[in-house]
Amino acid sequence: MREEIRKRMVQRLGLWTSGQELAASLGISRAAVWKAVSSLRAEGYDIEASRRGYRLSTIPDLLREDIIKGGLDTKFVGRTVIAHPSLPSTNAEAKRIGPSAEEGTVVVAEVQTAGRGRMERYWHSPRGGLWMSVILKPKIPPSQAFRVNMAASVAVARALGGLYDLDVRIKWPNDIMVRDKKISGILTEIGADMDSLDYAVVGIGINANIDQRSLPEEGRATSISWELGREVLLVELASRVLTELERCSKELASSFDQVHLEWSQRSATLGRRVRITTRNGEFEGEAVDLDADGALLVERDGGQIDRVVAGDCVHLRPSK
Ligand code: BT5
Repeated sequence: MREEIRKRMVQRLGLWTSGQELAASLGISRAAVWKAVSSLRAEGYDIEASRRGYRLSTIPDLLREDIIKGGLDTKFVGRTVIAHPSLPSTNAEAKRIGPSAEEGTVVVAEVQTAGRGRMERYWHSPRGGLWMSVILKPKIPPSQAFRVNMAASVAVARALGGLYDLDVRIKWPNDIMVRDKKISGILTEIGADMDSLDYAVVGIGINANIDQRSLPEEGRATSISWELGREVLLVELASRVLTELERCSKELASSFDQVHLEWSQRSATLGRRVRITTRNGEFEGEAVDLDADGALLVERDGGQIDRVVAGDCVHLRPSK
């Protein structure tokens, strides 16, 4: 019942609705309406009460289904939003529902208790960040799955650059950096058979309103609020990222060269001396290019070029 009242208050933003009307249309007592309103207030909804009834005058910055959807003007990304106060991992949940979910479904949580990075690493996900996963169903072979990751990186970089005027760079393979510090990480996981991609789950973690000193990595991570010196609106950030992700996922199918070019232009890695760690060991060289499938081309000191499909990359000094 509380959910129903929440929906109505958001729909009738700025307008009074009488308690009697609410009670009658929902078939409950006025005391039950009051109880639901009180619990919404406790959740952060600023609902006024007077003789004229109840009124919500501002949309709270809460990652809730109707609030996120209310701010979106997309065709398929975010048509379905599944919002949880807390989840172990939005990627795990999106993978669970991935096969049957409609394309563009978003899973979001205010807190993750078992947020994941690549290779089962831990992803610190306290309240104040944006932790969400989007289910995409691009018509590409599994061998091109990294393109989804590239498109998502470009989308996040566009969103952060556009909203906050930050100088945002992409570090291969999946980090979004500001002042050489990690502000966001992306984890794309796929469900596929041998020759076709069933679905891709794009997990996006953005350190939004988080004290930088509480982040892992001893000063090598940052947050938007730390960079700007003020907090930002999470719903606005989510909306912008989802809008850019829809654009990029369309480009993924129609004009991948554009995504590739923009990734390269925003890259913090190309032109840098790097140390690469893969399952086969470690080596250094200069990152010279990114191929169409997202593999990093690294030139070793002897001139040999290695194609790195998966691994970790540490930026060493900028190259001359
Ligand atoms: C990533 O992995 O950067 C991908 C992170 C994806 C997180 C999102 S949140 C929504 C969705 N649901 C999930 O469960 N995951 C996705 P990787 O490149 O492996 O980086 C992981 C490393 O980053 C860790 O080993 C830490 O050193 C560091 N780290 C952990 N939490 C961090 C944070 N909040 N900010 C910056 N660095 C962090």
